[in-house]
Amino acid sequence: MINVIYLPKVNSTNTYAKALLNSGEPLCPYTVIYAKEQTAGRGRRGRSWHCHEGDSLCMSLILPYTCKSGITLLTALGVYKALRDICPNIKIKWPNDIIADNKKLCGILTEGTKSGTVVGIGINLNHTTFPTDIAHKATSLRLLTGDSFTPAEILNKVAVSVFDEIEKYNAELTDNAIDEYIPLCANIGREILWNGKNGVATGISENGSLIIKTEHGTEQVSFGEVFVSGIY
Ligand code: BT5
Repeated sequence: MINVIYLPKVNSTNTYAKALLNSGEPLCPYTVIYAKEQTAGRGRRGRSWHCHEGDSLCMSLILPYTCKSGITLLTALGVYKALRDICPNIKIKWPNDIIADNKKLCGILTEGTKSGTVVGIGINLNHTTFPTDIAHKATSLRLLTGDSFTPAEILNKVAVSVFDEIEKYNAELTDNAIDEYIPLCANIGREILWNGKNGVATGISENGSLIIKTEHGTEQVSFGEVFVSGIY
């Protein structure tokens, strides 16, 4: 049974969820924060996440686990499984995006606190246009399928699926989880550019790093920006 905390308006569902987690207030095991309107959605490293009321799904799951990089990958697996029936051509772009048509449909923001982990999920549902700075790289379920979606229907599917993945793997990136992840990952087999270097992504390590084969050997990238040839 999922406990959804509904907020008509909030700055960021992740900020709200972290404060709730740190308040020490007893929480139901499967708690999700959902906001109809998010006024200051956050991406990684201080970047912003564009939301538009009615078009965006903004949600944060509270997890009783220590924050590890594997949680982002398991969350991506959960979101993927929730959306693949609606939109079969989606892929996961390591580490925190779901993409289709080489554009970003969903972003994930994982943040740890002393009491657990918050995973924020932003999904573009019904947008037909985006602000100019992201128009070239953003897509929505509506643009991909021609259909409109209510946040509530997608929220429930995604929350159930992500909690399932996290629980199934006990929040650990096991070999089985990696085996599931790799065929769904858009980076694998593609040319990757990072830190002025380049190589081909060949796998995912047990701590969630991207394994890249270069002309000098093999490297693991655990953070920082990677650019995948052909994807925004
Ligand atoms: C992310 O960061 O992709 C994480 C996004 C997480 C958003 C959710 S919404 C619910 C919860 N509450 C929050 O405050 N956040 C989470 P990053 O990989 O840093 O990507 C951010 C970049 O994606 C921006 O700099 C833009 O270029 C682009 N972007 C912003 N809004 C977008 C959108 N709606 N669709 C596609 N791309 C977008």
